[in-house]
Amino acid sequence: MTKPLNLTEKILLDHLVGGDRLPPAGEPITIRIDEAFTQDATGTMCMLQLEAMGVKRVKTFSVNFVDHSMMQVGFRNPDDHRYLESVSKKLGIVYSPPGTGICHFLNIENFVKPGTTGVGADSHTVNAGGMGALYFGAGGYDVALAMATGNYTLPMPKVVRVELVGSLRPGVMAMDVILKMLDTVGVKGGKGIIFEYGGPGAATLTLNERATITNMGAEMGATTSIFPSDEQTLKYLESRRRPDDYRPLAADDGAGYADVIEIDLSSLQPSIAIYPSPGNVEPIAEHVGEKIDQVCVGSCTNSSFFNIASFAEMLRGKRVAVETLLYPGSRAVELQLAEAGYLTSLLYSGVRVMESGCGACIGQGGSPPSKGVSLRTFNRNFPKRSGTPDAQVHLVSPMVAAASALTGRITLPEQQVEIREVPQVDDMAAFVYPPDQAEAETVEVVRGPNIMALPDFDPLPGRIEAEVLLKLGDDISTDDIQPAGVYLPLRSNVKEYAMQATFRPVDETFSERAVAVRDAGGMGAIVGGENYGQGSSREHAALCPRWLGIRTVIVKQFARIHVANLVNFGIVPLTFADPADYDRIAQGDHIAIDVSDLEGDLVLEVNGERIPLQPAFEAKDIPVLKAGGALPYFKQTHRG
Ligand code: MIC
Ligand code: SF4
Repeated sequence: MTKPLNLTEKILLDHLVGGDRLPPAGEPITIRIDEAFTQDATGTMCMLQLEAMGVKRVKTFSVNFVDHSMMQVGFRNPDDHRYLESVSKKLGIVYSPPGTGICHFLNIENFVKPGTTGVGADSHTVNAGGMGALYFGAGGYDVALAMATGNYTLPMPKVVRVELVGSLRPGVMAMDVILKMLDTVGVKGGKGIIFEYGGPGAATLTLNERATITNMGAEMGATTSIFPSDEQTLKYLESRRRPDDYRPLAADDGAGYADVIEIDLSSLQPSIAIYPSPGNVEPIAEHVGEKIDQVCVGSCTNSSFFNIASFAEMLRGKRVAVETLLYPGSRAVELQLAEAGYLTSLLYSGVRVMESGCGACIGQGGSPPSKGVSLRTFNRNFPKRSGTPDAQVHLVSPMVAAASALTGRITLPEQQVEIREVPQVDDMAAFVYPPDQAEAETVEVVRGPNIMALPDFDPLPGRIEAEVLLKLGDDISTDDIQPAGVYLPLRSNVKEYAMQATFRPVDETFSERAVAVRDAGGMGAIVGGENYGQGSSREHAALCPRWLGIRTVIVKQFARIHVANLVNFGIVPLTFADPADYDRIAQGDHIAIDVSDLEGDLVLEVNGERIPLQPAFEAKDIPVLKAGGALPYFKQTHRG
């Protein structure tokens, strides 16, 4: 009898490149990728790299979505959009114009199919796991490579089963399930893990509810999460008029898992993730009555028709007591809300109905006032991400958001809501499909003045002699390293983005200090604690520090996507062999590391002491690091 397989193993085996066995956890695995995509904030850099690789046409189905940077204050955003549209046509990529919707939401509505694989230049690509597909977030270079080759390599994850039993009580939503997971596992507890949901409770959750849960797997640092493909999946695909994309998929009985977590859905209560971390989960009941200044509903986590209709139904005939902003997941959802009469009732309730897109989630407008408290149905509440340095953001479900918007205080949703169902809407006409190759060759790629050519990076020297330019604590997010918000229009301009934004939330003097050291012929190093680089997949959090002369980052532990980005830009990622050695280094220290043999023991010399280090890179990364990064390595190995 063949060994029973879990769902992850089935899909990985089905997509394995080379061999017929899965490697042990932690070893690299290369799989075939059915879809690769970007969003505009990562897409321009990904496309510049794809062009620099000399790629004429992508090998896998690919999409460039525009959803993050859409304020169009000045020429930078619209120039980026025009570049993305023209380069998409040239390289054979589908283009999703601004206003169509949020990448992950559109992806699941229109493109993701059960049993497939995908990689996207955004950490919440894992949202697609709700469809029974294995999708991974990655840096722009890795997505460019997937587009160019059709393959993606990642460390083989462990698979943990999440057994769901029972069903959600009224007033409790999918958001409360993932907050329970975050409470159980923590913000770094998912590292190296795929969470495979199943059990009788899973069968009670709709596809959109499942996607809310897989979406925030990113906040646990998980490689990805997945649900089975079953009746709920079929129901959803039928409602999207895509029944032919359905295929049933589940783990075999008796399949093996590294661990099992059990959650009884009926025992859950409405919860809240208290500022400044998605991992600070507490029962709402402990915060009832606290004053709030703003409510925001939407984001790739909670912007389905069901979510917004539940929110709208609770508000119907009443008026919000605080500023309330709504960002629907897609234009199709907006149209459906209009058909059901909810758009009208929301407007009567005083809700500011914004364009569908990331909006306030990525600090593109909708900032709370100074010292304000904002209640959001989003997935991240990292410091300063909202754009207001001293504001606090807490994360909640759409029903808690509705109850609280009506009172101006944190409020428990009590009523049962019945929503008005109307058929889903098709907005496929919004997508721009690329022409055939012959016509594509005649397309001119349009570059505005803000789109800077990619910088050239030199190979790794034999010895890193660097000044520790920053010493940081635990849980430094990519929003701390390379903030988005008002800086988003600089994503195509490495120099400006690095000079204006790198590490600005933690130290405003960083960029000037780093450039001074670099221009004097020196190198820079960063020292940090646990879970360094958590959050977004933005490769700028490696690219900009590299441009500023950083050659190594030494921490207690890295987040998965960020460490891959550091390698891709030739920054040597290292961890302390003994985390206690973190205390032996101070900001301003001069350190030296012999990196001539990256396979050997690595030792950090500081203040006459020798501190043993461990590589956070894999053996396959060594030639990449030596070449100075992935693009120089690609060019070396693909010459002629
Ligand atoms: C985010 O939620 O932080 C983002 C903005 O979507 C990022 C991508 C980016 O920085 O462009 C992500 O999650 O990867
Ligand atoms: Fe957009 Fe926010 Fe989702 Fe990131 S988390 S993709 S910014 S909606």
